[in-house]
Amino acid sequence: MLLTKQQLDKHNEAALKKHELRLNYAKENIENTEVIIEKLMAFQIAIPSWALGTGGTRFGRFSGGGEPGTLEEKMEDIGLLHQLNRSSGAISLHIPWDIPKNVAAIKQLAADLDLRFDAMNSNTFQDQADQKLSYKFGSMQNMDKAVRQQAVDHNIEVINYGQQLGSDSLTVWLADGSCFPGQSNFRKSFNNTLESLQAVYEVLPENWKMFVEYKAFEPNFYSIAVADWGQSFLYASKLGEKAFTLVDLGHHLPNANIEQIVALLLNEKKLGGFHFNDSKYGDDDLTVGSMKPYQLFLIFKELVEGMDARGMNHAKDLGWMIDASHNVKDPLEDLLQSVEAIKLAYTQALLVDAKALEEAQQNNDVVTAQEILQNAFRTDVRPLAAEARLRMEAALQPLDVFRKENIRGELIKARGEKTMATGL
Ligand SMILES: [Mn+2]
Repeated sequence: MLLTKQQLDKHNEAALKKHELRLNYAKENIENTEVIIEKLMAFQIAIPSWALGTGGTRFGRFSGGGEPGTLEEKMEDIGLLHQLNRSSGAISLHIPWDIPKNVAAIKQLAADLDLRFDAMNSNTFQDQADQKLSYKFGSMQNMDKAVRQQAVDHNIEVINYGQQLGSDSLTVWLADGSCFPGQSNFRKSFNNTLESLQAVYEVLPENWKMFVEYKAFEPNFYSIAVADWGQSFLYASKLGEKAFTLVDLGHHLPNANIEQIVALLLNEKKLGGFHFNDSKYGDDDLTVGSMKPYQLFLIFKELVEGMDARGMNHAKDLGWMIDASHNVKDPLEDLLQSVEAIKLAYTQALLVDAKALEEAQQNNDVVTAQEILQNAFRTDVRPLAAEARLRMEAALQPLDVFRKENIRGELIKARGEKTMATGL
């Protein structure tokens, strides 16, 4: 379901006066607001198809009702988010959960909703009903060549679907690893995984990128085939220039300095993309910015500085995606919050006075360096993000509109109380 222009206008008109007051105040305190607003208008964050329903945990799932049951309904939900914030104009598909039955119709629907197909995701972390060989002991690292070949063939199939839809990247996340010491040979696992990734890389289309995602632990708890950024960097370097490391914020060991990892990967031209989420303990998949907004800002500060140093386009040259899901919030409200948190952190990073910071660093003026960062972080940039939305005919206050228009209630009416969105 989409809202009518009249519905959106009604809410924006009601909120306009307050917005203008706040915007004028922000403009008095922030330089280059026009440049920032334009950058915000260009910045899009892809939504993964699996974040639209209640994620659950291994202990249980509490469905909220009205969840999308088909690829078309998932796209409609993202179309609605995009209408509300004009910043969610891409969907990331997961195969086999999202195999398009009618490619032409799906492409038409994407065009109608103004959505692009972001990175394609393969799945060798679970066994499908019609699958010949099991991934219980790994896919690309498996000791059995036939299982490895099956995983390679699956990834090639995912690329083929992506090509039909107009995607231009493949994300490979492997659950492969071991749960106990002695269970597997680290060198053999690495070499098997590399050989399998190479077989996929060989058929990667010319204009495509391949993202190698790492994760410290889970579902395997002793070793993981691609456990950290160094290992991902090793694979990506050996594969070639179309292969990159993908950083998922929740996939590090506690207290890892993610901003430093990002800076170095960018420096080495090996940072491909991002999966945004937040966490307190592990891969908690919580709403972006809900736990560590300052860390998110520091990461964006490195992204902006590193991309500017290489003359990269902030909006287009890296893959931006949310990867989160959990049990207690309405998934669409959660995604609106996440997109907003990303845009605010990005905006604050744009406020950092790079020249003054460089000078402070040159002079070993630690206090000034900290002041520069924290001044940017403590500036309220919400009116700029709202203004960017207003200019794109989106909602000044997306969450407010979502609630006042009773969108979840309407979705439940249309789809029912008991629906299931993901393949998990
Ligand atoms: Mn991820």
